[in-house]
Amino acid sequence: MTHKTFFCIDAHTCGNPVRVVAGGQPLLRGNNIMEKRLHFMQEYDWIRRALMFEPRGHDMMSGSMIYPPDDPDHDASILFIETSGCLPMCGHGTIGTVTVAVEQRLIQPHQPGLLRLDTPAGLVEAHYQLEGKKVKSVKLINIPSFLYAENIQVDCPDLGMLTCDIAYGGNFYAIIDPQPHFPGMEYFRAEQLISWSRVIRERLNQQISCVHPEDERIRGLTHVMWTGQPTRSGITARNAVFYGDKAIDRSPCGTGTSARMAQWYAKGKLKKSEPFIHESIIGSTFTGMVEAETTVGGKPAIIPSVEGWAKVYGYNIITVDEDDPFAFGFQV
Ligand code: PYC
Repeated sequence: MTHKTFFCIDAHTCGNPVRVVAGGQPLLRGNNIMEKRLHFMQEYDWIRRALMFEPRGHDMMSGSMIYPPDDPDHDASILFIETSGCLPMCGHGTIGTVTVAVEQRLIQPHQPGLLRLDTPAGLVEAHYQLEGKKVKSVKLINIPSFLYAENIQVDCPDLGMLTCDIAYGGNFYAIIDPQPHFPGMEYFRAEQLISWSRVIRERLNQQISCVHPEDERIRGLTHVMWTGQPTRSGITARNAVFYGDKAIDRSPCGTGTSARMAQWYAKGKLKKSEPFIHESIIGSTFTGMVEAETTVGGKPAIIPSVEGWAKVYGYNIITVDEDDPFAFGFQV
């Protein structure tokens, strides 16, 4: 690699960035996008670092690469790239990718209004609504999501012992609801939540092994969700999701919303077909719903849907040149 050019389309989903690589992606080996993800991580992770980290990206940067589908009945395969690595699934990333792909005609759908997408975590159906030539909203039928563990104790700096649940919605989440030592996310600054999250995530990963019951390649607790009171009426719940090393999701987080609906459903706090309006740290919302019940590894799970919107804001031709000392990004 001496010099490489990537044709990117930059968008945001409810405030969180989505950099879609529309040209310059490497050819990947594998029979499906999970196998291709492993090839990418082994040989091409420099592309993720170059496009996600400073100086070309930033702490919250997140994106995707679009590949042809391996199953001819599907419309595309999506590889997610982020500061934290290559996520099995990313909800805000999928909503942004679908918006970009439809508006820029990057994917030809089999059926108007629907994209069937292979993600490393499984098949996701994206139903999109058009307003003129623009995508107004995207509703994802996400992969099966479930409550993984309940009432796990973790010692948090400053706060003391906290109790959390762990749920899966495409990534594993520690969900920390208000409790005696934690009054709610609204009482703390984002920087504070970030520094606690890093410690809690490490401690929880030492205490409990999170492994997907049907695919052991999906493992590890990667995200921490702090919850609190919504800022306005008509909203079901609010959250701040920590990911990577320094990021709080600006969107309400699609896989996090799925995980939280699985938690609520398992605890009898949410019914099938009831709207679950989830607010982010900046006040943007996704509408979630439990579409159906299912099982994963013989245990109860839900099929969640998550609906939101994205806006394209730029065309970005990014070069990565080996003579640049920061070609592959840095973190401070
Ligand atoms: O929307 O699923 C999501 C997500 C994961 C990390 C950041 N956003």
